[in-house]
Amino acid sequence: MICIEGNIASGKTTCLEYFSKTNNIEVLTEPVSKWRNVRGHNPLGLMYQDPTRWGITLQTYVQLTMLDRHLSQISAPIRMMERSIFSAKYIFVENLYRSGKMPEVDFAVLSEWFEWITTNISLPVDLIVYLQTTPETCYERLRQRCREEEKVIPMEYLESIHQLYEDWLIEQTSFKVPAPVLVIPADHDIEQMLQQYEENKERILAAQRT
Ligand code: TTP
Ligand code: MG
Repeated sequence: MICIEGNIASGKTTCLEYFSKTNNIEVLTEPVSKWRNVRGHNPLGLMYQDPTRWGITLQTYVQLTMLDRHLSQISAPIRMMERSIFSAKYIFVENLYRSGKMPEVDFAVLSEWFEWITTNISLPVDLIVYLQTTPETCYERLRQRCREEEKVIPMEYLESIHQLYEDWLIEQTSFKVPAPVLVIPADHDIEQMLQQYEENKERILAAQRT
């Protein structure tokens, strides 16, 4: 199992699309569409409108959909997924809590769920591919992409997410890192990114043997 990690709009989906054309790899796309529509409700949009009220609602659902992805029963030798249950907790829940937007009781309940899941269910990850960007690049790509819910995201939000990622995967000082990390610089344009994926392909595919 290979997890593709990186800030919002860092290019994770494009990376997955590239590898979906490779033999032996099955790509699991991120369930963003579910976060935008669960039985007619939009927890992603609600969270951006009022994080204190709806943060736990979104993050509980994100955690469930991530768990579902980790446990997917597909037979391809290599599975690749966008993000992981780990970054949902260590980056997004952590960010809501640290910025004072998530009440302590909500954080406690989510943390209990997370700890129960990761203690009692085996969720092996063999490699983390970290698409390393500057927050400025992500901000620019967010503007261009224009996902309705994300119009309210300020630069400072992307900076916080960026810092949490760097502490987790580069400094490795904050939380447990569940697998070896391959860092791919991701500020480049699409052609250069595809070329880098090509160059790193063998290393990424070798993950299954480590
Ligand atoms: P991303 O997981 O960053 O997906 P993306 O498609 O934006 O990234 P890329 O362009 O690299 O493919 O985020 C999707 C949205 O969900 C984004 O607005 C951030 C939000 N989100 C949370 O609020 N909490 C979470 O736990 C996660 C995983 C995402
Ligand atoms: Mg995506």
